[in-house]
Amino acid sequence: MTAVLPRLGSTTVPASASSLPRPPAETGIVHLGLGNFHRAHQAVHTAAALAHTDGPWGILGVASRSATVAQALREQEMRYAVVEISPDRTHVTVPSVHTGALVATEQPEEVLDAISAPGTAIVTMTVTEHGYTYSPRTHGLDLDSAAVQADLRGEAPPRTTIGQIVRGLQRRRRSHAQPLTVLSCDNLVGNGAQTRRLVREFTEALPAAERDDLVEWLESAVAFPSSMVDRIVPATTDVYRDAVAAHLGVRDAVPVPAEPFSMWVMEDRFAAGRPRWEHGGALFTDDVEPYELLKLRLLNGTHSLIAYLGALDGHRTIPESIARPFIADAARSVLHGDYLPSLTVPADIELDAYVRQLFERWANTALGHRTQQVGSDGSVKLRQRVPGPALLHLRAGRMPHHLTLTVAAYLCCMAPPPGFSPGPHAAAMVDPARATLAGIALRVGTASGASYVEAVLESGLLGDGLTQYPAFADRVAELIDVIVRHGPAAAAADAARAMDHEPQPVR
Ligand code: CS2
Repeated sequence: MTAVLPRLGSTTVPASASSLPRPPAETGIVHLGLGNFHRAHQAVHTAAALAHTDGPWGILGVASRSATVAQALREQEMRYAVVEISPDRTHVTVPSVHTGALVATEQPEEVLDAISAPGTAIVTMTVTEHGYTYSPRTHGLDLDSAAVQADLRGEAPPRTTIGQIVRGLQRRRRSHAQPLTVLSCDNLVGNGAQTRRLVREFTEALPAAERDDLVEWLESAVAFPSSMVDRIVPATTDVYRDAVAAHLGVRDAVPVPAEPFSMWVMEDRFAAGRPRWEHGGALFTDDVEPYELLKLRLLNGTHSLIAYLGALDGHRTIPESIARPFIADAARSVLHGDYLPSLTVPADIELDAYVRQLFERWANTALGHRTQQVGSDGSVKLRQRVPGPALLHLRAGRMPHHLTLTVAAYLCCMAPPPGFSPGPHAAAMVDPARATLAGIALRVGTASGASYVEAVLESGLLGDGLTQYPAFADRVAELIDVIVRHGPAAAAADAARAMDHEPQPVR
């Protein structure tokens, strides 16, 4: 059906579907990471803000490596559709807020020029937890990384995100030195402060002759507010291309599926202005951390457990997984028992409604969010989700059984003990730590047992605090054993029984 339809573009987009009549004339935002999440989140909020209050805030999108999206956007005059989908309805909109699309590996100079352009006031980024070249060993920039070292030498255009930002800032400093805001929109605790620190460490590691007064200028002219972002955005499939064809009568090669829910909370510390995002559904606050922790723990942390248990139980999607009563029970237990006591709920969040909504969002069958997608990159994601709350409980003399279940299920997916098959969905998960985990198993002799889990923790997989609590590793090892012998449902039942015998957290 779609072959005979016209391609999405400036003349074919139905006016009723377009958030803005045309992309803004000026570019005020350079966005690093042109993936689905950005296109269904910041782009949508920005288009909504501009529909209300106009301004020079077009977005130049930068893809890091893949040319697919950038190329398709150019062919479609920067238009693409966002397909909001729930079991009740499908709603298709076209943000029309991008002014251009670059591919960093192909157009590195243009990227640095864009960061240094006087009209650019904000650099936003969604490069995933993985993209920050952060070392859990040093708690800072990964100076052991060959890519970071190459970017510091500067013989070739920068390949790392932090390298791109600093080289762009360097150019900016030298040409006109106007202030700028760098806004991380990734799921990291304190994402603004982390980005600031990594940028500063990179700058300090530059040869003295190249540094000039860059560090001082960064301190005075570049702002790094923190933000919390939330929207479930799966990968694109033909289902969504067909939905655009059916709803708009056009062909879109790169639509983005998304749930109806979307939330964005930011600190209002911008060095050179910003769009009126409050008119586009964003919230501003002096202190983002409570929102970040709420979201990273209740949503993302629980999501990880659902994904690993779901994959081990043979489920392709999150909604299929949460429909299994044992997984829904485990999700409730980790959320209420382990994560919730570790945070302060922001005053404007009504907790019961928030939690009810989380379960509804996970159960969105129309979205088909894959366990493989949520389970991928667990080594970088879990570090943001598990150790903080786990340490809080351990220090108070309690074992967080469902956090140990999360780690056990993750390890069974990523480094299956001999003779254990975690199934196709776990096998399809991508994780930079797979080789490290296999190496540890080889050294210890097997991928199970307390010494194996201890060695995994000692490698820094979940930061460094948990190694002080051997009981944590023991409990993870026990649950790995139950998963291997009796399956994920038995392990969840074991965690639930044990939780009933733990002292209750004091709130
Ligand atoms: C998920 C997130 O893949 C994951 O780890 O937990 O991508 C989640 O869907 C988003 O953070 C929702 O805002």
